[in-house]
Formats: sequence, C-alpha cells, structure tokens
Amino acid sequence: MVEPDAVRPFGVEIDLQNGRMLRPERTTVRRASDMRGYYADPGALERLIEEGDNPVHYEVFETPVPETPGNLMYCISALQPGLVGQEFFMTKGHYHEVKETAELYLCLKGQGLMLMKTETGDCTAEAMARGRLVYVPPGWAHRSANTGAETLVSFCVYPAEAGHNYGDIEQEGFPKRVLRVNGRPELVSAAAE
Ligand code: PAN
Ligand code: ZN
Repeated sequence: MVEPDAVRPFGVEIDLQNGRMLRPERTTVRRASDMRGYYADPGALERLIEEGDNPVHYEVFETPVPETPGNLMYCISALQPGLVGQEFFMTKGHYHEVKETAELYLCLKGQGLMLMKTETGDCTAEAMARGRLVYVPPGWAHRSANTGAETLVSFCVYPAEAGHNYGDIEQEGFPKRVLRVNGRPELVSAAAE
C-alpha cells in the first residue's frame, strides 16, 4: 500500500528553452578540480584549474523525492562546453548502486554523446541533441560528454532507490574517450593509456 503521507503531489518549473530547473531544492556543482583522475591529460586539467580559475564543469539541479521504491528521482543536468587537452568536458559517470535500475535522458539543449558500458566490457555511445531521448538500460554505467559549443542540458529520470556508484568508474574509467580529432568529436579507444 502507498503510504498516504510519503510524498504529496507537487510541481516543478523547468525552463525548457534554457534548460534550467527554477528554484531547485538541491544543486550539485562539479568544478574542474573535482574531475582529477578522470581525463587522459591530467596536466591539461591542472592548467585549467590554475589558469582557467577552476571553472564549473557541470551542475545537477534537483527537487528530490524519498529514495524509496516506487518513487522517481529526476533532475536537470547541465554540462558546460570545453576541452581538457583534446578531450571534451564530461561528467564523472557512474553505475547505479541498484543494478536493475534504468535511466531516461531527454536532451533539451546542446550537442553531446552519452557513453555507456557494462561490467562485461560492452561499450557504446548515443548522440545527445535537443529532442533526443537516450535510454540507459539497467546495468549500464553512463557518462555524458559535451561535444558542442553551448551547455549540454538533459532532463533525467530514474527509479528513486537507484543510488550512485562512482568508485568503480573512478577506478576503471570507460573503454572509450570522446576526443577532438581534426576538429571533430571522435570515440577513441582508451586501451593504449
Ligand atoms: C544524472 C547524473 C548527472 C551528473 O543525473 O547524475 O548527469 O553525472 P554524474 O552523476 O556522473 O556526475 C544521472 O545519471 N543520475 O543517475
Ligand atoms: Zn544515472
């Protein structure tokens, strides 16, 4: 039975044009310094931190619900454009703690790629662009990369009990990186690193 007082119906305003959640209850900000260990060129990241004034990489805007089965967590994820060396700005990426939980990303603004991988080594990418929906199946780690010139914004929704496992990706990374090659985004194998 649904607990009648668990969470009351509510509404949230989203500025679809600019991809912002108005008056979010929680905002997570990841700056360049939070991304140490993630990029292929750590020196380029340090230069960005020192000379670029440690810029914001991405923000996640939320009005959270209880992290219990039956609820849906959702957020606006806004990833800035930029390069660390030749690698496009990206999110940390994670598996969901509860492996059986999927996620939907509806892209509202910008251009990018959603990198996804399984524990058994399968790795693929889906294009992100305004109006494109990317389905992240259960068991697939996911990371977005901004390959465009404007902020990459998505609306994400997933089972509220999913939780986030960052540690595995911090250790393993992804088998592929999104690099600028001859001025264009390209998926490049990370095997040679
Ligand atoms: C998204 C991500 C968001 C930021 O809401 O949390 O894009 O990426 P990281 O969490 O990898 O830093 C999501 O996938 N939630 O489950
Ligand atoms: Zn997720």
